[in-house]
This record gives sequence, C-alpha cells and structure tokens, in this order.
Amino acid sequence: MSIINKNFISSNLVRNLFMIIGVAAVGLASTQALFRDVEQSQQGVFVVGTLDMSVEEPNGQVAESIVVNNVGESSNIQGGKTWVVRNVGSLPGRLNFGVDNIRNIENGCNEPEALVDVTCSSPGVGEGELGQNIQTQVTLTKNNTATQVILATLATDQAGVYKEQWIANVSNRKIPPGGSVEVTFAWQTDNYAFGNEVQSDSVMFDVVYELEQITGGV
Ligand SMILES: [Ca+2]
Ligand SMILES: [Ca+2]
Ligand SMILES: [Ca+2]
Repeated sequence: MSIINKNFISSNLVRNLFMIIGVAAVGLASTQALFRDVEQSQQGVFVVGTLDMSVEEPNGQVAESIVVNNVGESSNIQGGKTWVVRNVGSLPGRLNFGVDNIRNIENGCNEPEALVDVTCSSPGVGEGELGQNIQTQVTLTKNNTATQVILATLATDQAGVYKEQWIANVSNRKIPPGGSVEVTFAWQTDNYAFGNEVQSDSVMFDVVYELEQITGGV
C-alpha cells in the first residue's frame, strides 16, 4: 500500500464546510456565552502547521479535511501532522481536540476486491474498509514533554473516541495568553493488516481544535 495526500475536496465543499462551522460557532457563542474558535486542518504526511487561536473573538474558522487514499498494494500506509497551537488572545483558554466526520469511502470494488468485499458502491460513503485498519496516535507536547494521549483507529464509529480520550488523558488543557502547545496526529498500518478488501478505498476526516474560554480561573 502507499499513501498520497491529496485534497479531494472541491472549493465549493470547502466553502460549504466553512459556512457550517461558522454557523455552529455562532450558535455556541450565543447559547453558552463563551467564545469559541474552531479550526480544522487539511494537511498530512508529517508536515507542521501553526494554529493561531484566540478565545476573545470567534474568528479564524476554517474547514479542512485530511484524506488518506489507498492507491497501491506494496507498502505501508503512514502519515501525520504536527500543529503548533498558540493562544494569541488575552484570555486563558482550554484546548479541546477531536476527529469528526470520519468517512470511509469505498470507491467501488475491482475484481480481486469484489471477491472479499460485499459492500462495493461508488463512492460508497461508509462502505470502505481502510479506516478500521489504520491505527492513529495523538501526542501532546507541552513544556518540552511529549505525552501520548490518544490511541484509536479511523473506523467510522471512532469519531467520539478522540475527544473522550483527549479529555480523559490530558491533565491540564489550559493554554495561557501567549502560550502554545504542539499536537502530533500520526497514522499507520502495515501491509499484513489487511487484504484486497481495502483496494481503492479511502478515508477522509476532519481534525478539529477548539479553544474555549476558561471561566472562574480554572
Ligand atoms: Ca466495502
Ligand atoms: Ca473495500
Ligand atoms: Ca474499494
């Protein structure tokens, strides 16, 4: 197997997602009286990016996805990204991490795949088998100390697991004004983990960061 990291999302879809996230953020701000910043990332394959987040203004909402596409049969799948998340506001914030909208896409079945896979629609969202075979790991680096905080897969039903493990395993999610942390999201599998059932399959997902205002000084 091999991996390509490719933006399959049309500009229209990106705009639509942008609008959806924007509306969601406004809804949260009005109902919870908290300012919230939502950013999602689209990059993959061990690149580094910076998220400038502020809890003072609901700005900077972007909607991006990561796509892992299975295009071959001979090598391992692996990739990842490190984000530097900065609180550029003047209020302390609590950082949340999540993976949403996991879409395991079938992309049809070729001849050897059809022998072992009975869900073969195209695009067949939810019918792909690639994500359940990909192990993911999230590492938080704070004050030069790296801690593994999440272990999961990219199976469709795993979306809620990321946020749950983040909250359970990150003892202090606070980022003070001017502070920053690094978050690394990595995924991998090997060519012994699966067979022809993943041919032409792909998996898309959104990595979501939220920095919410800390009230009461906690
Ligand atoms: Ca299938
Ligand atoms: Ca398949
Ligand atoms: Ca397929």
